[in-house]
Parts: sequence; C-alpha cells; structure tokens
Amino acid sequence: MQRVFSGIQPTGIPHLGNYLGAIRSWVTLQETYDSFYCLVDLHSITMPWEPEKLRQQTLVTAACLLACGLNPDRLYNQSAVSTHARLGWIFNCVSRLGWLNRMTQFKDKAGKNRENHSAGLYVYPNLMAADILAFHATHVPVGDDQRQHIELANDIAQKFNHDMGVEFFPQIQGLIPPHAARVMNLRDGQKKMSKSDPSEQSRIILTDKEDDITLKIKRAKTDSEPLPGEVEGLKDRHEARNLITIYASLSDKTPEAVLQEFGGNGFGQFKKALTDLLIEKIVPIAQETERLLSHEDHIISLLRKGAETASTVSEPIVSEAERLVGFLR
Ligand code: AQP
Repeated sequence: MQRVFSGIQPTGIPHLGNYLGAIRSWVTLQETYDSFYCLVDLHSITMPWEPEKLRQQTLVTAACLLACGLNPDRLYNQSAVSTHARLGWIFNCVSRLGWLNRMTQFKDKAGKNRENHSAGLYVYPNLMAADILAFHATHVPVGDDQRQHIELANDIAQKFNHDMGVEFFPQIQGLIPPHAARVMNLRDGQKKMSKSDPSEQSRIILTDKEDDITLKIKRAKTDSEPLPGEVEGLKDRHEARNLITIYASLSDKTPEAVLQEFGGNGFGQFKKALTDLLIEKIVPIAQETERLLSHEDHIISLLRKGAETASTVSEPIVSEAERLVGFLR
C-alpha cells in the first residue's frame, strides 16, 4: 500500500483554506493509502511564538482534525517523534543554499526584514522534506502554496540518493486539489487565507459558529458588478472569484455550474446561499471540536499513541539513512 504524509502547523485555528486545500482530502485518502498526519509543531516555532498559546493551539488543531474525521491512530505531534529532527538535520547538510534562496514562502513570510528572521524559517523546507521522507511517503496532499516545497523535497531526495550511491528515498508526488487549492483572504482576494493574518474577519475558522459565519460572509469584500455568467468574467475580480471557488468546492460543483446558477445577479442572493452552505458544512465540525476539547487528556493520550506508531514506522527508515551517511551505530 502506498503511503501518504501531510502536516499542519498549530499556529492558530485551522481555517477554510486548510480544510479545502488539505484536510478534506486527508480524510478521503486515509481510505486508500497508509496515511500519517502530523501537527508540525517544530515548524510552528520558525516564526515568533508564545509557549502557552502553542500548547493550546496544538490541542485545538488536533481536535479540529479529529472532528473532520481523521483516524486518531495516525495523528501525532512532530516534536514527539525524534526522526523528524534527525533527518531534518541531515537534509540541512544535503540541501543547497541556492535552492533555499528560491523559496517564495520564505520571501513572503520574511518580507523586507529577512535578516531578523529565524534560521529555522529559512531551512523550513528541508525539515518538510524530512517529515515526508522519514516515512518513505510517496504522496503528499497539500494546498497549491506547497508546490515549490514538494519540488525541493524531490531535489533533496535525489541528491541524497546520488551522493550516497543508493536508491533509498522515493520521489514524491503532491496531491493538489483541482479547485480551492488556494483559498484567498475574505478581505483581500489577492492574499491567501492564513491563520496568522491579524484580521479575524479575513478567514472562516473550523470553530466558527453560525453567527460568526453569517457576519464574515456579510462583510466579505466584493465589487459592484453583478456576477458573470461565465468563468472568464471573473478575471481580475479576485474577491468574486474566491467566493465562487469556495462555493464550488464546498458543493462539489464546478465554478461554471455555480455561475450558471447565480450569474447575472448581485452578491446578495449568492452570499445568502454561501452562508447557508458554510453553516451546513462547518458548524458540525465546530460542535464536535468543542465536544472533544472538553476532554483534553483524551486528546493528549491519542496523540501519544499516534506518536508511538509514527516512531515505529519511521525509526528504521531514518536509522538506515544515518547508517548510509556514515554515522557510527
Ligand atoms: N489559503 C489556503 N488555501 C488552500 N490551502 C491552504 N493551506 C494553507 N493555507 C491554504 C494548506 O493547508 C495545509 C496546512 O498548512 P500549514 O498550516 O502547514 O501552513 P501554511 O500554508 O503556512 O498555512 P497558514 O494558514 O497560512 O498558516 P500560517 O499563517 O501560520 O503561515 C497545507 O497543505 C497548505 O498547503
């Protein structure tokens, strides 16, 4: 059976972008792939963090993922499994500075102030490659923003194999959803929806209640034109395109079909339908998350068990990588 690996940073409460770009397909893929899903807490300290907040966010993220239907036996937090950091260090020494310099996510996150960011943020993609390859995973369901990191992981795997004269690490394939692979910010359709955006109105989160969803969609930025009848009419209308994409993805329709239904009208009727659809899909997840969070100890014990399984599977792979590198055992 082929193996899937993917992760999410516990940097906040998972949002609609995380859900449509990644989590929803994780749930489906665990039926057909041997799957591991990880709360990548090592990654989440690459940006400034507060320890108590990190602990809370790790619990909430775990609860959201379980509420979405992830298998509790295969969910764990990254820092509890040492193979990630061990292989990550080896990959820091395999990956090239020139490769990392091309990573757009580092440029986006560091902005103009790159000298002041952590070295961890810079080598983030090396650790991400280690996360996946420590399991010999071949398929990685992620949003579109991770495409470049998957390519880098393949470059690292290839260079390791070449330098050690082996065929040890497999090539990996990103599984990127055809629609909503990049859900955009509700207040600015040119920015990706993100946990760390300062405006809570910019995202629908998986713990939102009916009233939150209603208000956020009411306030979501639009323009003054009616919705077009065809997808080409959405060109340069970033906010309108984003809302149509969200509706299409949540209702498993194509954007064309959605525009056939709503095209020619203003945003009022469409926003009402989008709000109803979001309430139908998100509120049950929020309710289950709240229920799970009233048993924190249970979540912690599930994560510990998941970490044991993840260690059992990744330890022989990473030990062999260490032996190939020449570490004395
Ligand atoms: N806006 C998005 N649209 C579609 N997919 C998205 N993903 C993230 N944002 C969107 C996908 O969700 C998975 C988990 O992402 P992550 O938490 O590891 O990191 P991120 O991509 O940096 O997400 P955020 O929300 O923007 O977090 P912060 O603000 O902390 O940086 C990934 O598969 C990602 O592609």
